[in-house]
Amino acid sequence: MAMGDPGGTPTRGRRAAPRSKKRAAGDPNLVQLLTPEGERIDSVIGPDGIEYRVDFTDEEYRGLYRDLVLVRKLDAEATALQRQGELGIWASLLGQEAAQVGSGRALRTQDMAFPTYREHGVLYCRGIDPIMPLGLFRGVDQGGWDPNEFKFNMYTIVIGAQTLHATGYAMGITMDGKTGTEDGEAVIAYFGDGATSQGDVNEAFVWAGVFNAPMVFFCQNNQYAISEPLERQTRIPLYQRAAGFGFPGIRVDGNDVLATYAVTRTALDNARHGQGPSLIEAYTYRMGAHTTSDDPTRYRIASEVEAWQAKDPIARVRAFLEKQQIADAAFFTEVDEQARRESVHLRERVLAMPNPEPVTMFDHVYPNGSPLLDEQRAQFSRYMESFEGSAH
Ligand SMILES: Cc1ncc(C[n+]2csc(CCOP(=O)(O)OP(=O)(O)O)c2C)c(N)n1
Ligand SMILES: [Mg+2]
Repeated sequence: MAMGDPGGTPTRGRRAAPRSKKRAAGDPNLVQLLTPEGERIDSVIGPDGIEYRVDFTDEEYRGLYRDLVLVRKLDAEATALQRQGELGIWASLLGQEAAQVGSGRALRTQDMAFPTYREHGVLYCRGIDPIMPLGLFRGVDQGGWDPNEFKFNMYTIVIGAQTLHATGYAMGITMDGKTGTEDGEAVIAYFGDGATSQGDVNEAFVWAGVFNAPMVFFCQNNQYAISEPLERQTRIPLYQRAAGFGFPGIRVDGNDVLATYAVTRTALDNARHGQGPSLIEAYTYRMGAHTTSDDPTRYRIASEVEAWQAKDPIARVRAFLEKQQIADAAFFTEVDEQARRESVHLRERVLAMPNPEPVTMFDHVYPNGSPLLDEQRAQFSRYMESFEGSAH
């Protein structure tokens, strides 16, 4: 899909012919529309009784593949830049591309997203320049995008905090009368499996449930919270937690971009129509390290990583496109070439990022400034000037 085209319209243009069987084999509690082998499942009745399907044109399928390849390549470039000392740290999305592109494209233009620090794929789908998070992790700005313009809040490092911000925002748009219609707004809050143990997330569940907030809690269960495995967070599947808070929960194959799109679109539309919150557990895997500061070989075995490699979110879309002759070799080469070009461009621009003047940290603290802040800025300026002419 075109960059900056949040959501797209799955039914526009020529529809791809139905291609496969009706019902997913395997885990009945996991919504899946595209198997790891690239077999397409037309529709699935979820354990919630809802029928999930997508109805994309061939062009839209190719667009999703392009998104997946681009976000993986840009992410790999960011990791490389960190390794070369150009970023302070990087939290890679490797392995989670489908969860992010599927949900990111399911958002309608008017929907508001609240990310963690790993949602580079969602950021891309929202049409934000992918350089933005690199400025943040290079330490030269605070993020830099306008959350209102792109409907994508600032990255949040404090685990789970954004779920409360999202819930407050969702309650606010209801009070403003912005929900309840076809073009009404909905909110999505991203968080991880580890975050489900935080008080903030559980408080957000309570408030959203009780106030019927128009929102989707989107948990990317990537199996780890740094080195802590899932079994240290929960005794039951995470999506089942929703029942205790009084709203629906569903588990989707987070490595399946089609299923993730279908489930997220449905949940968002339910929310915008006044049916309240829901929890989506996107079952996926963090293929890389937690961040570039982490060494996952200390706490997980290679065979586990290999097992998940066989469920790669991009390979299965490629297999599907090839099998169904929706894309030819020239298309795949062209996408790789675009990804290479964009990553080179990203690198060039990161290296050219100016270092900010230290005094600018006082800018944008308050919308209208404050006398105390002015005083601190003046004091800091005098301190910095005291170094002038010295070797330090
Ligand atoms: C309140 C808080 N506690 C601890 C941390 C340190 N910390 C950073 S990431 C992380 C693990 C988060 O795991 P998860 O929610 O599964 O998200 P993932 O990184 O796997 O995407 C922790 C504990 C933090 N940033 N904020
Ligand atoms: Mg995690």
